Amino acid sequence: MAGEPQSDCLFCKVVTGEIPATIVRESDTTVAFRDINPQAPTHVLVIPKAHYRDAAALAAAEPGIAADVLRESGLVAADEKITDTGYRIVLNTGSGAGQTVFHAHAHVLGGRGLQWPPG
Ligand code: D5M
Repeated sequence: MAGEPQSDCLFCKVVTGEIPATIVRESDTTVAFRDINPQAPTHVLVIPKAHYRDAAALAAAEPGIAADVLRESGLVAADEKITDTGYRIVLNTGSGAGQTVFHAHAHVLGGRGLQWPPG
């Protein structure tokens, strides 16, 4: 069922602690942890604890939790002191856009200059 933990989902296992992660923030509905393959000095993933395949599915089903993900992303940026220099929140959606883990997640990237448009 939508929102329920999936036994084959990597990020559901981060939520339960079955897979270790460097957690930097946690709320009732979200977890934020460092990306295992960082693309910038700050690269943190913010995920809902509930399982949805991508950010659009999350927002359609649970708009309040989608807002929590965005709020926590901003708080990560503040914690990491990257708000003054600017940062990017990325929601890769679909394999053609580079999504590899099908549990909704926001990338928070900063600490270096970021080019536009991204590749
Ligand atoms: O982003 C998926 C991201 O998830 C990608 O940047 C690597 C990261 N990743 C994968 N496994 C882990 C673990 N175990 N810890 C931390 N980060 C991880 P996407 O937008 O789907 O390409």
